[in-house]
Amino acid sequence: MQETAWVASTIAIVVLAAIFVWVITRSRMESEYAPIQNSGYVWRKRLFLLLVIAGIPLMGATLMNLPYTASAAVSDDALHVEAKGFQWYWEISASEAQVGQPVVFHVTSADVNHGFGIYDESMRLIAQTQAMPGYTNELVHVFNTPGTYQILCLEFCGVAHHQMKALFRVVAANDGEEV
Ligand SMILES: [Cu+2]
Repeated sequence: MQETAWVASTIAIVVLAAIFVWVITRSRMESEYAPIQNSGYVWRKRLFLLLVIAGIPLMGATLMNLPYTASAAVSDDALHVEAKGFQWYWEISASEAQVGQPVVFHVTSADVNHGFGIYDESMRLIAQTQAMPGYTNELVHVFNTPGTYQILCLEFCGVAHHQMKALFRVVAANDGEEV
């Protein structure tokens, strides 16, 4: 599905770009328009160039830091957890992980859309994704603090939505290493 969306987007972008190129090649020379030599336009051009020159390396340096790429870098010791939302409970294949261990939650739903939200002990939302029927979202998270986390539903899914609660424990790593 994502592959299809990617191909469709790429085709649309190429078609749009071709239209832009076609319009540019058919446009008249700049000199045929009213004089545009005032300093406002000159500065606009310079600022645009500056934005392009500064923006491309900035984008290249920061784009890979998006959380969406995290799943590509999951190490072999990662814990894989199947999580399935039901009206109105969670079915989760594991309920414990170690501090520092990457956890890959494979999140889906058996019925309607749910929201898979992980809360720490102070009820702060630390990670979330959608639980959708017929599709599995991967959520990668590394827990840095031991404790009992709660998994709550983030999307109103019916009368007992508020009861969709599961516990997930995070324990200190076995090797006694201080984290
Ligand atoms: Cu819900």
